[in-house]
Amino acid sequence: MIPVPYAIVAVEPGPLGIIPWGLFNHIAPSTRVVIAVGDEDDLICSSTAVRLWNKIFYIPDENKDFLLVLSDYHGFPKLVSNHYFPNTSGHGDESAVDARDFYVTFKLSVGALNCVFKGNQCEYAFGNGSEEQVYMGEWSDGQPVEPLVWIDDPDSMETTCENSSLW
Ligand SMILES: [Ca+2]
Ligand SMILES: [Ca+2]
Repeated sequence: MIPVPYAIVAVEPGPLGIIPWGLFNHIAPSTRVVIAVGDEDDLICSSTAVRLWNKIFYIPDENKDFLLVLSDYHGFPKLVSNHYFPNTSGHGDESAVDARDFYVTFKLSVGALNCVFKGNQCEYAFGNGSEEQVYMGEWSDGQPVEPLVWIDDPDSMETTCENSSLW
């Protein structure tokens, strides 16, 4: 028996075929959920994430958010939101720890944990598009890194990646 989770932070979740569909709507209504997808995730793109989002319609809006991670080629290392960036030093990365690791995987997961266990920093993971949630830092010349995009309606979200017909 898996304990009821306080929070789910799903970064580029997929693919559809592994987890039976019926189980997603067994997620407890009290669970807080943040889902992030990458605009250049050519392995799984967004279909699993969108399907998961639609299955948890009963979770209140204030307890869930859907985010799109944009690639940013302004400087070096380039910040490509491919499927591997959550690995920290994933395939195709030009550096090990970079802004995507800090402001996506680290920020969202620590923010979610602090929110559900300590009752603070909720705006970092579940901010409804708050500055704290979408901020991605700055390049060395001061230009802001492309912020995360808070997605109100994932079904109509446009990405540059393509969903496989398998997933
Ligand atoms: Ca929300
Ligand atoms: Ca990295």
